[in-house]
Amino acid sequence: MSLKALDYESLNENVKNCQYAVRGELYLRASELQKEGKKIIFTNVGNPHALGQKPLTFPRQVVALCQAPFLLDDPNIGMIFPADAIARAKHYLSLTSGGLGAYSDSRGLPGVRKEVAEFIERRDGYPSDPELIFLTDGASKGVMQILNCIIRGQKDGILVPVPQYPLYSATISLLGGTLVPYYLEESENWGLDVNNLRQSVAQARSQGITVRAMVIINPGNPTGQCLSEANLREILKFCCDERLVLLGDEVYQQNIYQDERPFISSKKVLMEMGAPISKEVQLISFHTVSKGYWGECGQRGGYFEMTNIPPRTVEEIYKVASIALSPNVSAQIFMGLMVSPPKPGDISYDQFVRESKGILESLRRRARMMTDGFNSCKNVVCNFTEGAMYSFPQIKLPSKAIQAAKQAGKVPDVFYCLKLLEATGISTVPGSGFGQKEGVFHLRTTILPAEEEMPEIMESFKKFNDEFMSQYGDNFGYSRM
Ligand code: DCS
Repeated sequence: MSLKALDYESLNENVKNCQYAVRGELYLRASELQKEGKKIIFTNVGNPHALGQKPLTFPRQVVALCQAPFLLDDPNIGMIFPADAIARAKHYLSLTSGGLGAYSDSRGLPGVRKEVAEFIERRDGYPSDPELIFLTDGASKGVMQILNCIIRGQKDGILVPVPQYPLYSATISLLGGTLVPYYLEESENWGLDVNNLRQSVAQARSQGITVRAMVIINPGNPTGQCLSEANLREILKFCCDERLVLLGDEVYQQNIYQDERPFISSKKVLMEMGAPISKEVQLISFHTVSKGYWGECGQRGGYFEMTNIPPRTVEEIYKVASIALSPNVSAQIFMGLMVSPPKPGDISYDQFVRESKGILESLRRRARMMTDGFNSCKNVVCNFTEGAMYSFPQIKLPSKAIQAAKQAGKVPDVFYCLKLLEATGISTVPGSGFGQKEGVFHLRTTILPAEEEMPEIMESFKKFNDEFMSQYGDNFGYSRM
């Protein structure tokens, strides 16, 4: 009997080969345990509202009114909603062609794209063109659209940091391209050494790969580092020399927990470098409503901005976006609100600032609590989370633990994370899901559990870890990198 197209054996191999660890074996086991009634702390996904973060009031008021426009006709509406939220809802409805139930232009609502361009101009101090901004269903869809335009086949390579967020590895394998890794230096606070980049490109070329683009994640996921301006310059110069498109994943730009290296966008650095580089390097920058202090992951709003992309290519990207008709319209409004929040003097300003500051300050404290907690554990070392939403400690697994993992048929860090899950209910992602150097092991947690629960979580982690290390210990003690 011949196979049908959707029989497993006959599926597209690219689909079968694609791995996405954030919802992998650990997540599945955690879901099973939850069904059995065990309390699970899901720290595997950067999904703030799922861990109790409350939505910001103002944007929800605006979108609620856009979803239920008949409320705007209610004479009592001013008693429930502040006047600035009402005005904003009317503004966004006027930008649509039939409210939230109508498709928008496939690139997004022109009025919202204009607001995004104004935000970028304020942020960077350089002009931004709404025609070169496309709104997307989360940053993920934008990344997929762009990689789809770049990858022509197996010989096309994309430089991706290792460790990396598996959206990149998964999409590259789905599209049948080749991931070209460049390693971040853990002992240099996950810094990026341009010499490593050169080596990676040379090696890929010697294997007949055409390296076409480079991904940076700034601030880093899972590694949490913030790239310095000097580092960004080196990267842009490298992309210019090697004729690579730079994909700047900047979804964590509001999530910064130190003051030495504030976020600086790739676009700003590129513009500051001046001609010819500023006119040469093709750059796509991505952003989202899922992160920052918004954390509106379920709304699926995002955008990308294109710099130095020829008009005919922009037309092609528009054509491809049109196949999916329209990004979510309510998510576009969230994006509009994210890039133009209440201003000083607006009725909702104080509340908005109170709420957003409260979230960011608490994240900053949680980043510190987690790093310190991990560093107090036996055989665990952890760089400080400078930005983003994750902690990525290195777990120095004793050889006996590695042997036990082999016997159990598990990758060593998966073995460790499964034991951690069973013992404590803490659901993490093993480092192998993000890539790491040979023989080195990590895990990733988000820093998102509620602040008041954090001490207990770290205590329970420490208890598990230190017992695990004694059980499998071979006396190499607390080594530091
Ligand atoms: N880029 C990076 C670096 C991310 O971490 C994520 C999400 C995305 C893009 C895509 O986000 P949206 O599609 O929601 O805009 N991070 C995932 C993660 O590691 N945990 O949760 C989601």
